Amino acid sequence: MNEETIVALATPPGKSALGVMRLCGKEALKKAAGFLQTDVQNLKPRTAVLTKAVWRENVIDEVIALYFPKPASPVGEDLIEITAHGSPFILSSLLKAAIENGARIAEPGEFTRRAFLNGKMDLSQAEAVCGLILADNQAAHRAALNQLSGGVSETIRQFQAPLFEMLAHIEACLDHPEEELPPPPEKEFLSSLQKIHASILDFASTYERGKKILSGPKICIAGLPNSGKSSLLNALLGRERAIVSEIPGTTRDTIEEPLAIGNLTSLLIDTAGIRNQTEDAVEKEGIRRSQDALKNSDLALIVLDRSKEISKEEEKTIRAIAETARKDDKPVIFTLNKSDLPRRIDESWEGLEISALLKEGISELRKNLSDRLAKETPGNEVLITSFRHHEALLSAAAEIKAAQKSVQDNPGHWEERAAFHLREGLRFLGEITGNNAGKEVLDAIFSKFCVGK
Ligand SMILES: Nc1nc2c(ncn2[C@@H]2O[C@H](COP(=O)(O)OP(=O)(O)OP(=O)(O)O)[C@@H](O)[C@H]2O)c(=O)[nH]1
Ligand SMILES: [Mg+2]
Repeated sequence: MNEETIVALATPPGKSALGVMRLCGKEALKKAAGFLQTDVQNLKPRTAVLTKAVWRENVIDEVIALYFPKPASPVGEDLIEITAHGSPFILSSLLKAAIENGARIAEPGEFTRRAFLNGKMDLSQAEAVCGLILADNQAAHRAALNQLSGGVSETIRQFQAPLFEMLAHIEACLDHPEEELPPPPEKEFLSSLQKIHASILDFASTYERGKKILSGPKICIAGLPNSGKSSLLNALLGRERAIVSEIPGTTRDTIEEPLAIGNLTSLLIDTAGIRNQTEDAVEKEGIRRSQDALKNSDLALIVLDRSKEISKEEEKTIRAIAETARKDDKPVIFTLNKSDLPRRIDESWEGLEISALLKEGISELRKNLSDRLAKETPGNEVLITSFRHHEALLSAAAEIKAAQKSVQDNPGHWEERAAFHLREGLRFLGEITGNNAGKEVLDAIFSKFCVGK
C-alpha cells in the first residue's frame, strides 16, 4: 500500500452550493486531525459528523466529515470526504490546510489508480470510471456502466479460462516428458482455438458501435444546391446556425453541430449542394468535402426541393448521392422539402414531407431519426469502447491464429510453438484487465482522468 496521503477536490472548480475534498491514505485520519475540530481518530465509519475546519487558527467553514475505513473504502485505503460550502476560497483554504498537515495533491486519476492497485477493481473497470464521467448521453452512459459493472472483464475471463486450461495441459506435457502425458488431440485443440478466435473477433467488432456511441453518430444532410439543407439544419437545431440564401451554392464548407436525438448526441453535418456543372473552384472543393462527409457519416438525410421539377442530370446526381450513402448499408432518409409550396417534383419521388422554412414536419423527422438511431443504443450487452481494448483483442486473436498455424505446420511437434503463442495471446488479454499492464500503460490510462477521481 502507498505510504503517502493524497488530497484533492472531487468537485469541479468554480462556485457551487457544496464542494467536496477527499483525503486518502494510511495517515488520512492523522492529517485530518490537524485541521478538523473533532475527535478525528474516533470518527465512526460511514457516519456524517458536523464539525469545523480550521486553517492557521481561523475557522474556514462548517463542514461534514465522512470516514470510510480501509479495506472496505472504495479506494481500499482510509478515505475521508469533507463536504464544505462550494466557495473557491473555502475549498482552496481546505486544500492548503490538508497540505500543511502533510498531505500531497493527488495526481490525475490517482484515487482510481489506487483502487485498481488495491484490487478494488480491474483495469477495464477503472477506465470505465473515466468513461462514466465523460458520458454525455444515455447510450454512452449505459456502455460505461456495463463496463464498470465488470462486463468487459467477465467476457475477457471467458476467453482466458479455456486458453489457460489448454496452455496448462501443453506445459505439463513439455515440463514432465517422463510422465508421458498425451498432448491434447490436434483436432480438438484446433477446433477449440477456432471457437475462441471467432469469439474474440466478434467481441472486438463491437468497437465499431462502441466508438459511434462515444462520439455520437454522424448525420449528413446532402442534396442538390438550394434544396433547403442549411434551412433544415437550422430547423433541427432550433437556431439560425447556417447561412441560408436563394443563391444556389451558398454553403461551401461543411458545418457540424451536436444535436440531441433520442438517447444520443449525434453530430449533424450540413454540406455544400452537389452538382456536376460548376466551374467555381471553391464550390468544387465544397462538393468534394460533401462527398467525404457523406461517406464518413452514419446516416444520410437527403433533401429534395419538391417545389421544382428534377432534370435528368439532377436525377443522376441524386441517385449518385444515395448510392454513395448506401454503400456501407447506412440508413438513408429522403425528405421532400418546401411542402408550403405547390408540388412540382415527379410523383415517383417519395419521402418525408417537410417545410424547413415553416418548421413543419420537423418533429416527425426527429422521430424518424431517433427510431433509426435507436438501434445504436446498447441494452445490457457489453461493447468495446476503448481503442486500447480493441487493439489488445486483435493482437490476442492474431496470436491464437498463430497457435493454430503452428499445429497445422508442424504436425507431431507443435506443442512448444503453440504454447508460446497461447502465452502471448493471454498476455494481450491480460492487458485489458490489467493483470500484467506495465507502468507506462497505467500512466497513459490514468493521466486522462481528472484530479480528484
Ligand atoms: N418556401 C420555402 N422555401 C424554403 C424552404 N426551405 C428552404 N427554403 C428556401 O430555399 C432557399 C435555399 O435554402 P438553403 O437552406 O440555403 O438551401 P441549401 O440546400 O442549403 O443550399 P446550398 O447551400 O446552396 O446548397 C432559401 O431561399 C430558403 O429560404 C421551405 O421549406 N419552403
Ligand atoms: Mg446550404
